[in-house]
Amino acid sequence: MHGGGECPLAADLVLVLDISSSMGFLTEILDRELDGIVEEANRAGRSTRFGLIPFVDNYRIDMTGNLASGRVHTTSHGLRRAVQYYRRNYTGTNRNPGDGISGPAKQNPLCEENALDALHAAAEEFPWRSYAGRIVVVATDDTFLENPDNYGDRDSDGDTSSKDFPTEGNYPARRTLSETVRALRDRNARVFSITRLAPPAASDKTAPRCAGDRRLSRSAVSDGWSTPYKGQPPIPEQLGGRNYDLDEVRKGNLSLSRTLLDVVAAGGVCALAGD
Ligand SMILES: [Ca+2]
Ligand SMILES: [Ca+2]
Ligand SMILES: [Ca+2]
Repeated sequence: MHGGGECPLAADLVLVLDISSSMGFLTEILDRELDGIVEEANRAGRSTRFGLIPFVDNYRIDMTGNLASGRVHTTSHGLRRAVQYYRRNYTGTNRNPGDGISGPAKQNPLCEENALDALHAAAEEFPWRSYAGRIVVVATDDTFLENPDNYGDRDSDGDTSSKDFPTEGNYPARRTLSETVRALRDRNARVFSITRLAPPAASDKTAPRCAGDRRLSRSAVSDGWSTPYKGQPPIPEQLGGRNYDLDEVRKGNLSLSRTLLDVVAAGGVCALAGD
């Protein structure tokens, strides 16, 4: 036992991170704050393991960690290096993480981003510890599409091969909202989100914005996170979490470190087993 009978807190935290170009600012904040976050999350008898799943119109499970064949990070050094790598090679170039480093650049014809498939992968593919609290934090500034839509079919004509800008591509939405929620619930994962409550106001010149086409209305950016998605309750509401305002993080009014550490404290569980 640690610290005079206090119970050791164990948490597995998977960061499902939108790395499209409009989210570049958050990867910079993360890079600056990760050292403190990881240190604090493992202080005083706590054991926190981190996973990283970057996504745009598809996703990849980061495999550069120090445990579990790379799926798990326990050091801020490794996590920071991974975040920097995705920013450098995917964010600025509009490359989809699932395509790998040799994938095409200048993708992303529709503003909606594929959080659902990345969340589903977190549920199914992260090596969750049996005795740890299971937490997913998803950060994005837009809503998502569902199967059988395709993120690369800009004009929704069923063909994904138009080469005029912005280029189409075959980026199918593989899951629905209810399938994704079910997968996370089956794993007892709690989901927290850091998202926009509304699209940026025209007067806000500093807010990053999506210049592409949209499938859903502009006001739908919050759907699935802080407002219902086609009649279904927001994901965090269905899965024991809550939403935080991404724009407050961008403006510096809400600390990303504090938010993630609060989530670890809320979602960690007392673990009597060792590592
Ligand atoms: Ca985006
Ligand atoms: Ca997109
Ligand atoms: Ca098309």
